[in-house]
Amino acid sequence: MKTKNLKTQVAIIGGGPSGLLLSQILMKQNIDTIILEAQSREYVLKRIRAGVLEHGSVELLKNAGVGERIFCDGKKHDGFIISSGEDSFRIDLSTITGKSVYVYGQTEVTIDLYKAQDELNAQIFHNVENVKISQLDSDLSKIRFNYLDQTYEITCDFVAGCDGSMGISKNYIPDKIKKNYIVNYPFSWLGILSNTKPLNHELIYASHDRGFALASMRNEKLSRYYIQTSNTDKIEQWPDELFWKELIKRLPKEYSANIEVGKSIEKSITKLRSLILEPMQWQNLFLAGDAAHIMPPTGAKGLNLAFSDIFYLSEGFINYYTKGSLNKLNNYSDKALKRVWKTVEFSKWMTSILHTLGDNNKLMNKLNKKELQKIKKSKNAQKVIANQYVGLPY
Ligand code: RFL
Ligand code: PHB
Repeated sequence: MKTKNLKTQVAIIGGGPSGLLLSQILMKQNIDTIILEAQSREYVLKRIRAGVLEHGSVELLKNAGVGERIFCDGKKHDGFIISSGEDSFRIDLSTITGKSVYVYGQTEVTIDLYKAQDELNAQIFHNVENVKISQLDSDLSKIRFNYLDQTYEITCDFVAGCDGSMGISKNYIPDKIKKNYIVNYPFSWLGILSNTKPLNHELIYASHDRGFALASMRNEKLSRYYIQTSNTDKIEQWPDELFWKELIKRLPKEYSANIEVGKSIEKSITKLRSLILEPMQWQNLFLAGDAAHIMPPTGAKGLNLAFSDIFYLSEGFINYYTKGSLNKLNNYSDKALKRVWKTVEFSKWMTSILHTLGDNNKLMNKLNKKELQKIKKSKNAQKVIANQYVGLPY
């Protein structure tokens, strides 16, 4: 069968939040895009992930015309709780920084982005296969892919690799250029979603001798909880009853006394790692989001960092198409990586201080407890945490 030829300005690989937001911002500036997504729309929307939006992410979504529902269905959070055993303290985000975060699920962000993209008649191909990029070093690049038994070839000015941690885009940066910085943590997160009332109106990050726990939420009737497990644990070992029992043991009694337990409607285990890939640009290819960096969810940074990449990258494309200047695109990797390194450092720190390393690492466990006590008393330490949590400025 003959190959079908398509043309666009920016071809985007990956229809997750990064790819969709990039397309949304560019299309609003009359820049032409095509999105290629390996999964169905239903599958993308089924993935339960992030829950916290930084101040800057909310502003970015609002400016892209997809902020409306965040302010109705999302919830502004002015602070969060850190506990260590029975002891706890609050990080007062709004008093310290003048800013807040929003609790609004990634699923909802993605629904809003798809709706906005549909309204702009965006070209989104779902269930694509065999995506391959070529000619990254010439004026026009090409992407070949299969869709519904047909081979397509897109000719484009630029390729945006927004295809997440399992994507193919990053493979096109030659090994001799590419640097991968990776840390694998010796623990995982077991998360559940349940139709129960959240146990507190603010998030609780709980450090405990038995392991870390997080009490989060999606709305007044939908809770999201996580507990630290070992890297070898399997979901089958964690029936709901056992999960609730363990969670209750790790939260301070003043909070766990109010817990409503119920059936889980989603349950998953995630191994934690930090990863940064450098550079984020190679010739006409630009990486953004999880395609270039991964971090543990402890600081709620992954999605937010993906969005700050998209801010810098969209500025670069807009500058090129409206002013003919490649400057911002050429600076994209350096600019984005500065924020990436600072954010990955924060999420690594928050992960290390809140998780338990087990009985053969009693020294670290004790030092972490002491550091948490210090943070409870130190306004300066709380200021650093609060500024990072609401998000560094772009
Ligand atoms: P995604 O969401 O992985 O989307 C990439 C898309 O690319 C598609 N794809 C391809 N398409 C075409 N061709 C190919 N060859 C392709 N290969 C892959 C995939 O199907 C997918 O649809 O990356 P993106 O857009 O960069 O978004 C990143 C975020 O999803 C991620 O950083 C966050 O979910 C991380 N994260 C959190 N981030 C926060 O900011 N706050 C949080 O509270 C938060 N909590 C979390 C999280 C991630 C978690 N997990 C499961 C890792 C909690 C958890 C448990
Ligand atoms: C979530 O609600 O899924 C969530 C919230 C805060 C985090 C990580 C995940 O740090």
